[in-house]
Amino acid sequence: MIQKWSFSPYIDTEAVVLRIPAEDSPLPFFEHTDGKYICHMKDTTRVYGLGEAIRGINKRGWQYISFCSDDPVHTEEKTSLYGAHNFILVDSGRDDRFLAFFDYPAKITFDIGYSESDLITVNPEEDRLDLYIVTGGSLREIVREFRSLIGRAYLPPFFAFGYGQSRWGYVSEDDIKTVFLRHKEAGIPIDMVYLDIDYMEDFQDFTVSRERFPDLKNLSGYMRSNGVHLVPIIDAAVKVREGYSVYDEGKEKGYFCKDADGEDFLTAVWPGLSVLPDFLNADARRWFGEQYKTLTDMGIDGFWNDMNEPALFYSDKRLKEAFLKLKEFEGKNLGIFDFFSLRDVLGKLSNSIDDYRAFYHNTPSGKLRHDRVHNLYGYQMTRSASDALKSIRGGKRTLLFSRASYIGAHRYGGIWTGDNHAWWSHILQSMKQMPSLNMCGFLYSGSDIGGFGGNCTRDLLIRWLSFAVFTPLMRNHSAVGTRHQEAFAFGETEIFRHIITLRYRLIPYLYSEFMKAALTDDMYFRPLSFDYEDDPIAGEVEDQLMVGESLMIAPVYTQNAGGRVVYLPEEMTQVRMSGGEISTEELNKGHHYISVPLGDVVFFIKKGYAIPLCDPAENTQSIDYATLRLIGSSDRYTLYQDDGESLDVTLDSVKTIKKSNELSF
Ligand code: MIG
Repeated sequence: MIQKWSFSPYIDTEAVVLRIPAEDSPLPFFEHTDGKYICHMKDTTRVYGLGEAIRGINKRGWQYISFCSDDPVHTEEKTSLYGAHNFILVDSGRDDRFLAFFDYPAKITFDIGYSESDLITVNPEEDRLDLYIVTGGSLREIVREFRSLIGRAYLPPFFAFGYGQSRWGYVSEDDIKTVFLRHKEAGIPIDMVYLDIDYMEDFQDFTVSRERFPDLKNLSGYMRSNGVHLVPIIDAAVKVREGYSVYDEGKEKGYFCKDADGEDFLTAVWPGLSVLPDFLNADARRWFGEQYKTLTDMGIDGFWNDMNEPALFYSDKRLKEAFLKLKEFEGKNLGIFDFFSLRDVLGKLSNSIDDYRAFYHNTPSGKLRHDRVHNLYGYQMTRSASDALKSIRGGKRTLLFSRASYIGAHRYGGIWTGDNHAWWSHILQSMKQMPSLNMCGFLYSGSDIGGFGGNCTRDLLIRWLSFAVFTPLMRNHSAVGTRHQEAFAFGETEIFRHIITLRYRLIPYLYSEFMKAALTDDMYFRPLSFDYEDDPIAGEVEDQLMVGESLMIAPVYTQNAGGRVVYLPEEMTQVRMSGGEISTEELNKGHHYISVPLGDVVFFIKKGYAIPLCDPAENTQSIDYATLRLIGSSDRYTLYQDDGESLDVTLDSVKTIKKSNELSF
């Protein structure tokens, strides 16, 4: 059951797709006082939710602030990342559980047993929001009902399930070709090479550097004839430059965010002085989306949207103030506190709350100050691209994912989890983010494999890839200046070839399960507790996940470990890929030490189920479904398959593969 309580929100966020009348009855589960929402927890209560947020699958014991933030250091003490996913699923047992979604686009704090260990306190900056409460059924059913409220998940094209290589620092056509050729030489399958900001002319959206990418159309054609898609980045901000058509047109039409005086709000991001398209305005949104055509005309069919929290390096006004401040300090004998404030003058320029309070959107609910709707910006940018691309590409699916997001953005694109690090703890962090993101519909998701910041090592990349074999978005990405971490960057490439090849052999299952989850509002990644509600041990496992109908993964995420302890909530078939060979073994319920030498990938299939495997392929285009064979302890699997590009699909195209195809070992 879904119920709604409404406390005069400023704006319809368009997070939900079901229109539900608001209740007059008193709010259940929460005490609503002083603009706060307070809920008591039992000792055994688990709290799921909050999508991308830092820390555990069970969110108890920390506070989380929904305020989309460009923060490239994801340590445990952080409170905000790029997304704002304001829902919690409070589980105190089968008859005492509910999901609460606070539809509120400004800053909101979720104190989940942080200040007081048995209290949840949800504190919006202003108490003006819609609150939805979902009750009834299993954890999975509650999530499914919530998902029916917020709408069907984005469907990526089939090729988006291939492997992608990205790096900030590929600056030319040659760099891009080399990436592809090195994979090909090593026999490592690949479907996507990403273009980071250096493909643009002076970081201007929808332009291509004539010097470094003289013929992008030709390059994308060459790549496509080799089964590879180019995926360029699009940044939110638009460079201020007369004669640059996107700037000129947007300015003339009044499509950029305005300051208090009604002038274009001036900020600075990669292109230097920039303006912000007003994605909360339908006309501006449509107009910006149309610009993607410049690139689709060159054969591009995938994009990633960045810097859309929006990230601001500084604003024009505050920079001027900073210079004045600096002048004041000049020549002074600075005491230590003066020195600290001097340092702050520059250090606090980026992503300043004062700047977020200094510009406005022209929305259907009137003029609204940015900080009041901050968390909608990235969402509406993704929607801008998605809506336009649907018509530009004639109803075909486009690969699209974003950094910032809000509930509802999952209808328009996927997300990646932003600037993580080449840290072992970030394999685990990513594992914990995936099921929580799935709860709110972000099924197409993944983290930067190998870590974005910092220097990756060969073993870290191997272990990270071994987990990412199962994430729908499987992209190796890293920052400029870090050690190279391509699958060919660590000498001997066999291990990398085997792991990435395994991914391709699993794609028929992964795609089938992804699409079933998307089309039935279900979760592709689930915590073990969702499948084994009555098993108290399963309820505490946060380093194993269910993937699709019947698969369980238990990745190694500790350096120098040769294996790990795995909990099997029931009897399962262990599947091991070692040196490209697949073998299986039946294991009993309970704890097992599983040896996983570097380069082996081990996963498990629930008793009574089977999964299909296809023959190795060099890209998604060459996957041959005729080679499918089943492994596991059932004689059948229900396969979903489609053309991989139509938007208009249903579950009707499922078919059962039978044992006659069974792989024999
Ligand atoms: O300020 O485009 O998260 O993936 O490589 C950094 C350069 C801007 C942040 C993205 C990252 C991307 C980088 N961008």
